[in-house]
Amino acid sequence: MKVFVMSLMLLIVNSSASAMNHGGMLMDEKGMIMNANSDNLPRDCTKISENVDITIHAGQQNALKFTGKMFAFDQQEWNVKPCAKINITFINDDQIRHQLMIHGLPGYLYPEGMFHLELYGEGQLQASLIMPSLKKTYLVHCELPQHMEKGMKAQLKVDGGDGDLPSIPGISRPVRADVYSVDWTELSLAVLLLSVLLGCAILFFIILNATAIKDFSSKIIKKIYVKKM
Ligand SMILES: [Cu+2]
Repeated sequence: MKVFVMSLMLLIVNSSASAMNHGGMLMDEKGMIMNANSDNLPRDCTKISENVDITIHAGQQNALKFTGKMFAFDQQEWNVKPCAKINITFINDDQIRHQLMIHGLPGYLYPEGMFHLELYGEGQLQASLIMPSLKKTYLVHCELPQHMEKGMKAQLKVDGGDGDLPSIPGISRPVRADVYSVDWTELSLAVLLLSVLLGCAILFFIILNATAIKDFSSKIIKKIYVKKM
C-alpha cells in the first residue's frame, strides 16, 4: 500500500512538473501554446492549399528602426493563400515576456477567435494553425501592457487581406500619432540663436583664414614627420 501511495504521489509530482495540457492550452515553465491547430480544416476549406513555414522573432532590437518604438517583431506583415497551413516558429530574443497572438479567427476552431503563443523570456516555440478562405487581414500582436502601443503589432493577410490595420510600424499611419514636441522657452530660443551665430562665425573664420590654416597644419605635420625620422 505504501509503495502504491508513493508511486501515485511521484506520478502527480512528475506530471505537474512537465508540460500541462488543458484542452487547447499547452504550458510549461518557459511558455505557452494556446489553440494550435494542425489538423482541423476550417468549414470553408476542402483542403490545405499550402504549407507555409514562418519564423517570427520578437525583441527590442527589432524596434530600433522605428522612431519612438520599444518592442517589435522582425517582420510586420505576412501574406498567405486561403486555407493555408502556417507553421510558426516563434523566437523571443529578449529577457522579458512576449506573446504572438493572432485574433479574428473562427471561434468554432479557435476559442475566443484566438491563436496564442507566449514565451516568458528568451526561447523558442513551434505551433501551427490553418487559416480560413476569407480574404481578410488578421491582427498579430503582443498583448502585454504597452507592448503593442510600443510597436509589437503586425498583420497577417489571407488572399491579400482586406486592407491595412492602423499603427503597424513601417506600414500604416497611427490613429493617434506620438508627439515629441519641444518646449520652447526664451532660454532655449536664445541657446539656439547663439549656436547658429557661433556656427556661422566659425565657418567664416575658416573661409577667411583658409591659407593660414593650411600653412599652419602642414608645418605641424612636417615637424611630427621630422621628429619621427
Ligand atoms: Cu511583448
